[in-house]
Amino acid sequence: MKRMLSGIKPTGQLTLGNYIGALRNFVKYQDDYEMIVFIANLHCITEYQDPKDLRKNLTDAVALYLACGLDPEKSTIFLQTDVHAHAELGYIMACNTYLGELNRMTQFKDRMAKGEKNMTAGLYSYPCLMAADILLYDANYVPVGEDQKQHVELTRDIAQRFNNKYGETFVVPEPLIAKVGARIMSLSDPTKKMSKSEETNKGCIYLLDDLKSARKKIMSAVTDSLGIIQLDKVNQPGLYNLIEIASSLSGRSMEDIVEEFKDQGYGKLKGYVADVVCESLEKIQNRYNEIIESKQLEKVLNEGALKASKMADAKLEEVKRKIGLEIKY
Ligand code: ATP
Ligand code: LTN
Repeated sequence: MKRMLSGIKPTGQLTLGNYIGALRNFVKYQDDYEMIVFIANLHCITEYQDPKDLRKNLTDAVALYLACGLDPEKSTIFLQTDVHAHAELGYIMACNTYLGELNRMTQFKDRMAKGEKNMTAGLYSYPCLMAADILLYDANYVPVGEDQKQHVELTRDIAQRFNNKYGETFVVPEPLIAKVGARIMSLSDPTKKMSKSEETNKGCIYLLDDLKSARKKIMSAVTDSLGIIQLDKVNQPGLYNLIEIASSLSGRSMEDIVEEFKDQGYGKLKGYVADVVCESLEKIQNRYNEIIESKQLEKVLNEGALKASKMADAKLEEVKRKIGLEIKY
């Protein structure tokens, strides 16, 4: 069975974008792949997080992973810091990555160009840790949203370079980008990604939003003044985004939804999107509440960390041996 790995960085509450672009796909994949998913808590602290908020976000993320259908019997689920090999291989990866490569990472470059102050060295070298996350487990595929594709490509380059220098060590992974829902846009500004780090949260639906406020956000989503229901991503990005959200949650094609609503106006279409979203949220939230009450998180994380450590420690040992870091007695 091929192996698949992905991580989520819960610097805030998980969003509908995370669900459609990532989590939901993990659940589908766990039947056909050996699935490894982890909470990238080290990646969270590349920027200051209030410790209390961070703890809550991490807990909620694990509970939501399970609530969305990840099954600890099928998938390995763990917290990044519970497996020490991540940080150690992350450093080794940083020693095999060129500054020029990190300078080309658009996520970092964009923030630099905006003149952001006080960015940390951890943020800059983040792709090296991400490479370690992936390469430790010989993952064949890495399902991610569009925004992370460049980081997985850098991981491939680092892996190939390492293999050339030290001999075949790492599996070179491939990014896997879902066709529908790879980039869900903000409801208040459909030219931007729906993001938990958005300043106002009008454009972002959180998986734990109460249903009334989720509905309100959809009903007041920014669209356009053309008044035509069709699929025109360039001129009607808001409308396109709403249809994409409904399509990916309902399983209906985008064309089918357009066909049903084309003579009914934006209000009716938004009402439908809100129904579909609220139905999904309600299911997830009911499961989430059961999971939090059942106190099963600790057991899931302990077992996950044990399984992950076995794989990761063996790979790290191999890497250290190949580099010549170990002394033989
Ligand atoms: P931020 O919201 O702060 O920009 P993020 O949500 O991209 O961060 P993660 O939580 O690590 O960061 O993302 C987890 C996964 O969800 C990634 O694979 C990412 O590509 C995907 N994802 C995040 N936002 C969206 C979105 N709006 N549409 C589709 N996929 C998304
Ligand atoms: N960088 C990713 C989170 C992440 C990840 C990973 C995803 C950290 N390590 C390894 C896939 C594989 C993000 O910001 N979404």
